[in-house]
Amino acid sequence: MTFPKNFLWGGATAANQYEGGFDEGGKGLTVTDLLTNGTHTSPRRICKTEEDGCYYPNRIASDFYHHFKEDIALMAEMGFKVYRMSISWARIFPNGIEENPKEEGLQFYDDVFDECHKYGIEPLVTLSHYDCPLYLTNMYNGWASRKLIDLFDRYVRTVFIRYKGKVRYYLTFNEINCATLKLGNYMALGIRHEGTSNFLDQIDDIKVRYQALHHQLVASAKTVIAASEIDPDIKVGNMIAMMPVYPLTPNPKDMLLMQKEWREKQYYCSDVQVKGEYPYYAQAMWNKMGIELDITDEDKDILKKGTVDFYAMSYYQTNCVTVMEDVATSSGNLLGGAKNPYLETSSWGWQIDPDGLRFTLNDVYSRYNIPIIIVENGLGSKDVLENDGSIHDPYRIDYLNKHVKAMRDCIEQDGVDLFGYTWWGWIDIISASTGEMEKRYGFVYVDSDDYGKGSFKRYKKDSFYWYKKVIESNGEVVD
Ligand code: BGP
Repeated sequence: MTFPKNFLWGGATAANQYEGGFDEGGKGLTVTDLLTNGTHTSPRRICKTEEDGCYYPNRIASDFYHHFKEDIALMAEMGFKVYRMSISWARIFPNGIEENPKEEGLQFYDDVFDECHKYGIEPLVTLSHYDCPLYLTNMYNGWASRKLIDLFDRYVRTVFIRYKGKVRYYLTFNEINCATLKLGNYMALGIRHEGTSNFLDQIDDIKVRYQALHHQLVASAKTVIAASEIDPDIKVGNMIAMMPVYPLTPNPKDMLLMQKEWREKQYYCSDVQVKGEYPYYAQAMWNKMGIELDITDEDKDILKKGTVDFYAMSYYQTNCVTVMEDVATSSGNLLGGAKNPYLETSSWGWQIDPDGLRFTLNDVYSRYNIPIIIVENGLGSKDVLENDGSIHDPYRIDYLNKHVKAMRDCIEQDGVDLFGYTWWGWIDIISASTGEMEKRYGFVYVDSDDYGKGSFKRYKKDSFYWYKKVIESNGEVVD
């Protein structure tokens, strides 16, 4: 056997892209409820208030809210050991500021967890996945305000107490390093500067952004501390968007650029979350940006104490970097780059690179030496629902196989401590970057189009049956 016997195979989603029921159970609005739909050529729009004639796809999403029993049964049929999902903060504290939580919201997640446990599926819960309560954005410009640290603490403590014994694995902030990019303002930090409208080209204030990210890092560490106080059985991980880059050429300048990108984009946050303090290069980064952060002694103490138990990451593709100008480009989940001539791309232009996964896992493990879980990896593609209800998706099976093989090599040949894998979008959900439904990731097809039109009936794709075999054989079926 190459994968450990208790390897956590499963799938992942996030409340804002999957759950729907945006105005049910007393839930408050979140930032994604005011994001319009888009495509990969026309960007989503950030609305300040609801506008006539705009469609907001995250509001209905795939309607897990009303389908959770059926959906969890499908996970069980595939043999899931783990289900990565997120709790929507605004379902528990609608505006983020209330003294007392909403019982209906808490009960909803209780029902979801009970349903998972019925089938022996372990929930792995992200506490914040791109859905800051809208009220906090309007009142405080989201994480730009230090106030959010305590408000978030109240929310996570409520969750830890309520689900004690039911949830053992938590992640703090989804792809927290997204905040090192301009794109992270709205989605990751709940920041909307006056005049922002284009999702891909937001008004940016780098000082505010890095200060807000600091607040999230403190909140993340406080979450680890809260978990150890409330339930020592809880394990808390960080969550990093791995956006690996290669040097496009052997020019040493490209090599240096590559190293800089890895430090500043991949490791800036996890160095803090795993090692408990800002890395040596942080001060030089801030100097270069011309910013000074407000970091108190108490913050430093919290960061020291609240280091994570494990490292969670998303991985979709790699890109190249170069000092050369006018080179061909490629895109990616958060960041594009220079095109790698050796790689094929998905229909959305993301480069498919299983070897890059092996490289990345080794790099992370050698830096931190703590257990790793891949909580997102997958392929977004258009699928065709045939008249007989079947969906043939060999491209997805191929992507899955190659990445499972890469993980196996990592464990077997390199000795990396990898303890789980959750396929992103195990069921079709709304795309974060484009707001499309037609960019499908799932092993299960959801009959709904980019405008939420359809029966919302679930259909099993060919990949559904294949992933079941992968899990059944603990990865042996893939060669
Ligand atoms: C990650 C996010 C997810 C998810 C995924 C795929 O960055 O954590 O929320 O959506 O990317 O990206 P997309 O939906 O844009 O295809």
